[in-house]
Amino acid sequence: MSEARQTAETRPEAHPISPYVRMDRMPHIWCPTCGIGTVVKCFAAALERTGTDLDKVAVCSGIGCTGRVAGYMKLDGFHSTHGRAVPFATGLKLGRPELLVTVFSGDGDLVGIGGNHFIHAARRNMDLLIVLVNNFIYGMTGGQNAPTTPVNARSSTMPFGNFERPFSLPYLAASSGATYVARWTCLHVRRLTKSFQEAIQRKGFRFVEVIAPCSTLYARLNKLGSGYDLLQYYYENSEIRHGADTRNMDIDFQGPIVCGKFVDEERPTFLDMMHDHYGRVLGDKYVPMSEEGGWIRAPD
Ligand SMILES: Cc1ncc(C[n+]2csc(CCOP(=O)(O)OP(=O)(O)O)c2C)c(N)n1
Ligand code: SF4
Repeated sequence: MSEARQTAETRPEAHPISPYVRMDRMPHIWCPTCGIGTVVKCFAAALERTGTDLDKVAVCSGIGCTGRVAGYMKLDGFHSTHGRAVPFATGLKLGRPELLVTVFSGDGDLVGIGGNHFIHAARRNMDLLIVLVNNFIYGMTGGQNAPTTPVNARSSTMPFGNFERPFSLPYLAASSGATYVARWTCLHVRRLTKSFQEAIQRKGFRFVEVIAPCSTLYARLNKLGSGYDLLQYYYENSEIRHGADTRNMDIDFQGPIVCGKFVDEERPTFLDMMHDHYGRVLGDKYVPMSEEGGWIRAPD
């Protein structure tokens, strides 16, 4: 193969992440020391370790810096409108039940404008793996207050400090019905990767929150240094408490961050319940979708 024809993927020195990322889209738009890339790297490592068939994975995102993940990963996926990653992913899962359908998005996208979709998908135990990158702020649009901004932290719309009570996301997810709930920071790369491995292998509404630096807006507006300084903050302030009660994990400004796996249980998913219900109510008249794909099997 001539050198000119060698792609980023086939070059001997190709980056190990190249099977998972569209190298032709590099360089990415993320700022230096932003945490989103770390989350992508951990997710790619989890896909590799679980031997997941990449043709059977889809990634859906909403709008925001994190929303760019759907466009950068070398997986089928969809970069949906703001807050609509979960409904898009829900439709995809119902139409193609054999896929591992994942959602990657920011805190503003998933629990601000998309909050209603988030809680109802959890309530239904929709079979989705949700990765929420929580940088405590709206990154892409200039650092506005997010539903996760800690009290007293500054944002561009709360220049004298936030006075709204933020969501505690593990509590929101668990109380809405999620069957797998974990929280890590960008510093916990091995634990985060392991959590992704577990979540990939589970069914139901799986929620992984990753606390990540927004070096450009959150760090700058709050005079916290660079993304590296935020990693230092995570190092000094995170505490791993598996199985901890999700009611007690609010995050105060520069305060302790409880990490770990808090919920890991099995419950019938939306599709399990739907098949079971219609099977009982309609008997032979019920024509379920094929397990191999999204087509409707003709009645015998
Ligand atoms: C309907 C609609 N409202 C507002 C916007 C502007 N907008 C784009 S991204 C975004 C916030 C993104 O914040 P977050 O989800 O936390 O992601 P981050 O950029 O921090 O990763 C907003 C408000 C939009 N695109 N569409
Ligand atoms: S603005 Fe913040 S979240 Fe967006 S890429 Fe830059 S550091 Fe990351």
